[in-house]
Amino acid sequence: MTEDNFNWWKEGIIYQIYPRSFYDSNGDGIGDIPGITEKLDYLQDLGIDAVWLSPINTSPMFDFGYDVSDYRAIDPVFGTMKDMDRFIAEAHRKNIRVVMDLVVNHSSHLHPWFLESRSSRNNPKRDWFLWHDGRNGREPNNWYGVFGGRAWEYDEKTAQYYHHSFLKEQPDFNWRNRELRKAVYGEFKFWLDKGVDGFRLDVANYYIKDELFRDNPIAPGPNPRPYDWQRHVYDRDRPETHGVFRELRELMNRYDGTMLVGEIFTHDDPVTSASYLGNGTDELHLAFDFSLIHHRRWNAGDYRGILERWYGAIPPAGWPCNVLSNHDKPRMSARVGRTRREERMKVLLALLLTGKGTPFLYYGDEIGMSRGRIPRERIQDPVGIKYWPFHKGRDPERTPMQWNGSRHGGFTAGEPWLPVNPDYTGRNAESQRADEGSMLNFVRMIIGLRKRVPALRLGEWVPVTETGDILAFIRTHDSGKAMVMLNFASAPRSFAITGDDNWAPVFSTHRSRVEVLPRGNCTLAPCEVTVCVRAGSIP
Ligand code: ISL
Ligand code: CA
Repeated sequence: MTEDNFNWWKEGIIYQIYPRSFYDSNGDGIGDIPGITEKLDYLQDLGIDAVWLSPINTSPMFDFGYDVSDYRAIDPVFGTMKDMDRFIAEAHRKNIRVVMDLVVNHSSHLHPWFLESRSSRNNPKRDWFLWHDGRNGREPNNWYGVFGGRAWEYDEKTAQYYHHSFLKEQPDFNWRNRELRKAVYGEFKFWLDKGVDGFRLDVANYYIKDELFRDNPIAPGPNPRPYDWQRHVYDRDRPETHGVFRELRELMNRYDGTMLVGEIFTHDDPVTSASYLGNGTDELHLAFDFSLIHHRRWNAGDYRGILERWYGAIPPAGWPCNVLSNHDKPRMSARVGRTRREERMKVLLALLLTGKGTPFLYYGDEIGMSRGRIPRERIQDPVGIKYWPFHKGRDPERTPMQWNGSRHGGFTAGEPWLPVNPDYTGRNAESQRADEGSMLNFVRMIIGLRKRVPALRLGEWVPVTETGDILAFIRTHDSGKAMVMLNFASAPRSFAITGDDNWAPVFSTHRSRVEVLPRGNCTLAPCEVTVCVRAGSIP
């Protein structure tokens, strides 16, 4: 980077990789770590600053790695520790930081800690998990699992129940236990000492549960899942969670330039999500809020409202991050409706990459990958297997990366673990790289622009338009200003540019760089994306 004190997690772009689906280096049909190393040039060319890898630790794969049985080892399907060391070194050589996914709300039921814990009631690790007597011969309370069924599993051997927020193969840790905490912090240190730059904390707001295991209040809703028929007062977002994050932040502070981002899994509640940033310097560095990911209506005002609620919740010393897609939720391509899909995806990507907050870009979104159609017999996700057809699982967002037009999109020389979306012949990274107007080059150009214009990375967010079809905002910074204009409509739309500034486009889907925008009324073409700086300050 050009600046000396580039703060990567604040100014950079973080790219999420689902390792099973990125690139298979050995033909077994499953993406792996050497495969990611091979694709570092692609990532560098794209311009991203960090990668977040979904879990690669040893796992029996009941939830594809979100059930870890050894936090200090690499699952053989992904490679070896040597492969990982090499990946970290190569990434760093290219100035790309490495963020690992640490899944420590729960472990695998095959983790040695759990095997010990379940072995007897007086095992020293008994209290590392959440064991409880039944209530009148049934589960200890009314909690449900996120994936369905009750959140308790009866264990014959010691005649008690253990708690699991997800699958029964994912027993929850007891974060109130000091020894457990220390042991888990040891796993963090292991990776920090290896030079990892940060962690994404899986369901970070679930760590602590009510000490008395009280019943959640019932609150029937439209969604048929029993889990959604409760208010999650006692099984997540407990106030003591902040204490855990304060301790973790102290640990991270001992390693320069590291970052924690928490997955805060709430029902679109930005205030709760932002609360885990603490005062902005003493808990998580970043927190995901899912309001943007969950939003389905194509409407400029909605997006503006979502972002403003989010920004409004962030503490003054804190910093937002934004995310359009991940491995659990329908890709952003599924939220743009049926008309002008490519152009609308560009509008959303522009919003992600120029709005205030660290962008998290999900692999494949840069080429506009769509959700795969997975025949029932090929479903892999345990959620889909269990809840089909009500929930068809998360496989559609996890289909292999489409690299080129060759067999299986160039993802593997073997048979892919999930079918590659057949549209790979027309939609792939190689052909898009060669096409100037492609989504990939659109993303590359905006990322490049972000690097040259500090206001786009660090500026405040000042909306320009009221409601209507145009979302326009100015990013203001000591170094200058940038104005972003996005037309959500499929027809031309006008808005009034006020203020004394003369604006010149530096990036546009429809305008040349030599013009200066007219003062007063400005008309944008359908789905136009234009980024301007003040005339005369062109970077
Ligand atoms: O995928 C979901 C529902 O089908 C989400 O509710 C998801 O469970 C939630 O976002 C929490 O996700 C995280 O923890 C899960 C894991 O399966 C997800 O992949 C992970 O992102 C349990 O570890
Ligand atoms: Ca492989």
